[in-house]
Amino acid sequence: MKLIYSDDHKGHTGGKELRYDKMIPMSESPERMDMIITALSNVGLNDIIEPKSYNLDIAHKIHDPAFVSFLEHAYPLWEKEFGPGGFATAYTFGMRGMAQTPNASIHSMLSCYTFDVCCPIVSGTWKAIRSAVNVALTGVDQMQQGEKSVFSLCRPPGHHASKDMAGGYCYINNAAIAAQAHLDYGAPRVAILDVDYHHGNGSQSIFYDRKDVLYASLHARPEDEYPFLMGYANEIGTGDGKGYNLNIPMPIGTTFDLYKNNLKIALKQISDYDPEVLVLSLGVDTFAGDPVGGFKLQSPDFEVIGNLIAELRIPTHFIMEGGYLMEALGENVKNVVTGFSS
Ligand code: SP5
Ligand code: ZN
Repeated sequence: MKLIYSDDHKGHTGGKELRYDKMIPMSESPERMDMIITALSNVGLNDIIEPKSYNLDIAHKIHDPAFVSFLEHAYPLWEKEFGPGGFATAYTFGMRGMAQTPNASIHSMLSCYTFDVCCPIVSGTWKAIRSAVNVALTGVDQMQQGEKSVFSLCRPPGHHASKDMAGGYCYINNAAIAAQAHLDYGAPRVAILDVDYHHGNGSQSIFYDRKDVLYASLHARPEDEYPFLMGYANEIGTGDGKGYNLNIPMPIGTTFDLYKNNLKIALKQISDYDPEVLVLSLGVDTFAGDPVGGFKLQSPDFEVIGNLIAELRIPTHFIMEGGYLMEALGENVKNVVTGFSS
């Protein structure tokens, strides 16, 4: 399987996140990519392609252009007020039910365009965001040129990012952009399977009223876990999209027995949908001991996940999402790939 990857994400570092009552270095770090690349190359998966450069046209089909422009300009605006070396982060969030009047200040923009305390914007963030989109779109092009499956090693991840909001380490939704690009190349239907531990609220919201993209997610239940407000099983889509959104929430402590059964349910629905392409939002933060997760999957389980997905026999576009336990991240991602390829 070809890997698409660029080092251009590396300047997206040094930001902090508020984890409950503590300010900590972001769990989502550049070193994550080193772990993954090393583990993949150890088993001979070292066919790495540099991304091509694309304009923002497809990004603008998924995201509000004003939001994208905010992401580009947020850090320089922040730096004008606070000086270099820090990170932009919101102080207030949407005040439901109250009249609100956004303005041109960086703080107002952060309040409008982010939804949580884990999407800091540093000097290198925009370059990383652009690169992740290029990595995703180069994967689409590779599949267009005949590759049956490719792995876009995107960083930062994307599945929490909605049309006009960043959050959860995510700024631009790489998987959604990839799905849209596959459609634009002529695929009538694309499915997104999201196996990240967290519900992909952004991906769900982007495609919630559409039937040309099926979104199926396995994740920790909102009663227990971030993003706390979405991801319930009764969220099945709306309008044309009704029946094309599948959420399978599971409790903290979930082991592979339950997970595997639920994965089979999601795969069955994807198979019935008969998509031309499967976009896999691949997070391995379901691993036991992940510092941001709470499930109990073991490393060999990821091989089974890859294997079950491959049984669909659908061209599959891997897009990297979460996974934060550095010692295990590389092996777990590698296991999904080898399970898929075997
Ligand atoms: C892409 C991705 O995986 N984003 C995740 C963002 C989650 N940030 C909030 C973390 C909430 C902390 N839960 C801690 C569980 C400790 N076992
Ligand atoms: Zn996650």
